[in-house]
Amino acid sequence: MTEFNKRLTQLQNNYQQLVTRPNKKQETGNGIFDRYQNPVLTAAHTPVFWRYDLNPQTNPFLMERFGINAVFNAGSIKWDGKYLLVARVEGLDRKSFFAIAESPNGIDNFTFWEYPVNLPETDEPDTNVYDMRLTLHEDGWIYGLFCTERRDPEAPAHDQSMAIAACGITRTKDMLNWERLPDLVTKSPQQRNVVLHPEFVNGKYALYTRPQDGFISAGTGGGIGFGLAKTMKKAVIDQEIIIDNKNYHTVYEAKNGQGPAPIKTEKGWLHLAHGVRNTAAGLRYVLYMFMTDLHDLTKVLHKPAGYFLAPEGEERVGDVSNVVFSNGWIKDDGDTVYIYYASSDTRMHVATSSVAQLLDYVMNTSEDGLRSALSVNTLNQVIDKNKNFLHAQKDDLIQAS
Ligand code: M1P
Repeated sequence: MTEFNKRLTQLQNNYQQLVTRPNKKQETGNGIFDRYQNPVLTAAHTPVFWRYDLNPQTNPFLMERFGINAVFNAGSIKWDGKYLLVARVEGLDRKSFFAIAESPNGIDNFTFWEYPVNLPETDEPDTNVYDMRLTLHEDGWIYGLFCTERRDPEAPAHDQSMAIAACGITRTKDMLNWERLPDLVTKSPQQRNVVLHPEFVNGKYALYTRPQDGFISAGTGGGIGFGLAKTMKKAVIDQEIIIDNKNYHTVYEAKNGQGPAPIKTEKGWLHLAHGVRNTAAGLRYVLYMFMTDLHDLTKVLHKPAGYFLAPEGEERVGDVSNVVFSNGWIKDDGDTVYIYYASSDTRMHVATSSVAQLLDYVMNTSEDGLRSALSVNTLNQVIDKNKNFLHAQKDDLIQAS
């Protein structure tokens, strides 16, 4: 066997092992969700035939011709009985694009479709596209809202990093053919983390936004906004109101953003979002949850204190360390919820929970009192309740004996 064939066989075997590896729940979750032992998607999950030219005549060293740096921040949808992730795939050239990976069960065996998503451009080509949120809207279309990034036309020549983030919009009916619609227009200078609500509100499209002054810093923006657009064919939001603001000394002190489209339950809409705070080691991204009213989407009914999920173990390290980010979850036909999250802008993971657990978590976890003394009050209440409960149990035991 030639050296070329030996290496190719090795590469193909490694890939095959990776994409067929079973995933197991980690032991002892926190009762709210379960993590899994392995990431569900990594750069190594991209097909060998994407990365290598397989012809020994044109690639005698069997070298990578199109290296993949990372696979992260995936939107998700259950489609035709399969669990689909529309991942942000980032090449060595830093450009990201969308590619779909499917799994039969939502927790392992994710394999990429043969070709990446063929996303049309607008008259103003995107330099980079990422973080697609998928929404199966009641108008019958599946919308993908994503961030489109272009160099700031006002940037001086010496500054090659000034950029403008805006919300790009695409839609499909079959996950194969994507129609590009004009970018969202709002009054904010920049937008990221824009998500379409699945239902009409007063006959209009409802969108969660994240107004921001600059490309990285949210500035005077930074909360999760809400606005209505008459059409998605030329979406314009005239009025944006902030429904969930950033707040001093919380996990969303610096900025925050809506995750995937919210899940409808009989008690309210469940939201997953990310919160960002600054530390001596840089920005730290965690996930948090809240619930909005079924009839007034701008009214937050419940919001547990602190984070729902934060980077742990190997999740803490990657291209942008100390980050978890989610723009995809799937509520299955039963009660199960598959939460897809990326760690450190590098890889994708799954956590599972249920609507019953998430409702219990969101409705029965104390809110942030915004002061240490109030956190102590909350803890004292938990301790008192447990003492009373254990005491009553002891009394029952004595009476029964
Ligand atoms: O690097 C962390 C995240 O930073 C951005 O999120 P936000 O706009 O909330 O700061 C995005 O670029 C996101 O893709 C990235 O994961």
